[in-house]
Amino acid sequence: MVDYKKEYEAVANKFAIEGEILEICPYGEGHINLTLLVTTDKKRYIMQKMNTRVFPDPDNLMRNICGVTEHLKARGIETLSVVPTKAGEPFLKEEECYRVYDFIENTVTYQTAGSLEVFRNSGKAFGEFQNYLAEFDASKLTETIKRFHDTPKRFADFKVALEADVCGRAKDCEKEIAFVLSHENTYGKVMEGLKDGSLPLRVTHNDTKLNNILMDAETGKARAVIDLDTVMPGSMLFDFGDSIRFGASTAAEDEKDLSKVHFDIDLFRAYAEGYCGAVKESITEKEAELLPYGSYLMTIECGMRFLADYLAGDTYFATKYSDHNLVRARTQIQLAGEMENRFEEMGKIIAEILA
Ligand code: ADP
Ligand code: GN1
Ligand code: MG
Repeated sequence: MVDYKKEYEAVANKFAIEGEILEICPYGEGHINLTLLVTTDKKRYIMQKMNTRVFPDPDNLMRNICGVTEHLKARGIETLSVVPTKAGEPFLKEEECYRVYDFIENTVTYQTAGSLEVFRNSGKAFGEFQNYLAEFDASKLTETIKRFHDTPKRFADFKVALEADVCGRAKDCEKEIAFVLSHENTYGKVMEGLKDGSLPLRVTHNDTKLNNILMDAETGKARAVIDLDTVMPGSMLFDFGDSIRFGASTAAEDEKDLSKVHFDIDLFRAYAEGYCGAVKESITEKEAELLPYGSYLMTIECGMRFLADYLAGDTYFATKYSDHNLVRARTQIQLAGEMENRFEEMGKIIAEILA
C-alpha cells in the first residue's frame, strides 16, 4: 500500500499551507489528475499532481486558472483558491508538477444525480458560470487541449487507435466499434456551425460533469464550479451536452449492468430548466435547437474516447481495473443510442422551457 503521507509530505510542505500536516490521502473520482486531500492541524487542502501528459503546458494552464478565478472572485462568486508555493509561484514545477487549492468545506460532489433538485441546481450553476465567463476576455486564455471537443477529430483519433489495435482488444468490443463507425455522418454539426459562424464561439468550461461542481452539504445548492483546466473557447453545446451525458443517466458512468443504464428524460428536463433559465438572455435560436443533438454528441464523443483509450491500452483516463474504459464506453454508447431516438421529445421540452 502506498504511504501517501510519506510520499507527498515534502511536496506539500513546499506550499504556503498553514499548520502541521497530519494526513495525506487520495480524494475524489477525477479521471485525469492525482487528487490528494492534505489535512493539517489548522486546515484542509486539495493537492493535485497535475497530468502533464494530458495538459502539456502547465504554465499557461495555471495562468488560465488564476485569470478565471480572479475574474469570478471580483464578482463575489465562490471559486477555487490557488495556494501558492513558498517561493510565491502558482504551482510547483519539478520533475512532476503540483498545485494546491484550499479545500472548499461543507460541500459534496455527486457521482450520479440522485435527485431532480440536485441536477436542476447544477444546471443553474453551470448556466450562471457560462454567464460570468461571457465577460471574460477569451484572448487571455490558452487552449489547454487543442481541439478538445472537435468530434470529427476525436473520431479520426478513434480510427487510428482501432487500426493500430496495439493490445489486440478490438475483438472484445466489435459491437461498440460498429456503433461508433456507423454513426460517422452524425459527428460534424457543431464544428461546422462554429466554423461557418452560425454557432457563437464562447468561453466555456468544457468538462461539466456533475462531480466537477461542489454542492452545499446542507442546502444541496451549488457552491462552486471546479476543475477549471479546460476553460477555453468552445460552444455552449459542449457544456450542456456533457452535463446531460453524465447526469441524465439512471446509473453511474461505469455501471457494468447495462440494464440499469438509461437516459432519463425527467433528469434532462430538470437540468434544462436550471441551465436554460440561467442562459435564456444569451442563447441563440440555433443553440437552443441543437441542445438535444449536443447531448447525444457529447455522449457518443465520450464513448469513442473511452473506447479509443481501451484499444490504446488505457494511457489517458485513470482506470481501476483492466476493462474499466470498455465498461465506461458501453454506458456512453447505450445512452447515446437512447438519446438519438428521443430528439423530438427533448426538443419539445427545450421549447417549452424557453417559451
Ligand atoms: P480531475 O481533473 O482529475 O477530474 P478535479 O479537479 O475534478 O480532478 O478534482 C477531483 C475531485 O476532487 C473533484 O471531483 C472533487 O470531488 C474534489 N475537489 C477538487 N478540488 C476541490 C476543492 N478545492 N475542494 C473540495 N473538493 C475538491
Ligand atoms: C475527464 O477530469 P475529469 O475526470 O473531470 C475528461 C473529460 C471526460 C470525463 C469523462 C481533461 O474529466 O473530458 O468527459 O473524464 N477530462 C479531460 O468522465 O480529458
Ligand atoms: Mg474533475
